[in-house]
Amino acid sequence: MKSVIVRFVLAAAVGATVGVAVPSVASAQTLETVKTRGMLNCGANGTLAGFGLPDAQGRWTGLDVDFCRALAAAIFNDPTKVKFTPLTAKDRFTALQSGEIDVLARNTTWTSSRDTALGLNFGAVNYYDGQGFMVRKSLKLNSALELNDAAVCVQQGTTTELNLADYFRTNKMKLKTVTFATADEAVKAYDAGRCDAYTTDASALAGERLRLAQPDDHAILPEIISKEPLAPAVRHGDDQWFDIVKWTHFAMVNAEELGITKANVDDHMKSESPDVRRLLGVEGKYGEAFGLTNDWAYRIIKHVGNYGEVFERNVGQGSPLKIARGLNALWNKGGLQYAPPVR
Ligand SMILES: N[C@@H](CCC(=O)N[C@@H](CS)C(=O)NCC(=O)O)C(=O)O
Repeated sequence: MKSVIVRFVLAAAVGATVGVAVPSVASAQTLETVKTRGMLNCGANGTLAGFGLPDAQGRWTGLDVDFCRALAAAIFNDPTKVKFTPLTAKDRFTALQSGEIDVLARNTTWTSSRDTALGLNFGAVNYYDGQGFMVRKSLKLNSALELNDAAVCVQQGTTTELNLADYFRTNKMKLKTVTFATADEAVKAYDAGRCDAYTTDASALAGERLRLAQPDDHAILPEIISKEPLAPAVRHGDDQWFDIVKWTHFAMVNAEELGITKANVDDHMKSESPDVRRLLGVEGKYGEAFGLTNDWAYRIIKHVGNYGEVFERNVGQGSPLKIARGLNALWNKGGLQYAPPVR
């Protein structure tokens, strides 16, 4: 077992892009472990507004934070039974592999090497993102294609690093990469003028621009240079837990599609609609099949809300970020959020 962990550590240290073979882990009982402990251990961001950030009183908010609260609601009927562990980009996978956390919900891009070599399984995508650039307006740039010879600040252990190098190579531009262990250091260095540009997931650029000394002196360039499907991750080897993590997101998306909100979920318990009745556990035994109670989705919606509500309060119109739904709209509203049916 020790050698397994050592290999995970190695894989994580090189930014999760290597092809390290990971032996299959004996079937785990994560749900039982979590229930016995009475608490979900959730690996979170800790410094990223909209996704995972504690306030001065230690109260966490964010889209990923609400995802973990939804899991806790489904398991315990109590969204507060979560311990959040802040993790850097580099340390996040080791924390999951070592068992320090039960689930990683930290704006993490689903890639093939993380899904295989790192021994992880990714749940449903809870935010479709893509990488962008921020520059000083004084440089008078209109496009990322004008960044030839630029110094670009970027964070280690992220997909961002490789995308940046790929983009410059593909477009035959010269690049000076300046890397940092944390977003905080990278943003400060950019603000201090050490780099011409700062690059990261577009969702984070909006929030990080607000942290600069003069936000209005900076612009976000139009290009989105990569696909960053952000999803919660679990360890290989526990199908039941993997299913619970996937369906926690799907329950919230289905609730939005069916018009069920935190405020009206109790009224929907009297609904005649078969889809609503199955989702809320009024009909059938769908929750028990996960090892949960049949009102698992009711609990999620009652305590946390549907996906649209979670999106709007954390990153959308109810937040300082004011990000549009875009790719994260429901499939029947022009977006990519599509959940399989509960039946
Ligand atoms: N989605 C990308 C990037 C994730 C990432 O770590 N982004 C940075 C830049 S915003 C971050 O969240 N940093 C927070 C920190 O280091 O405190 C990945 O999975 O590699």
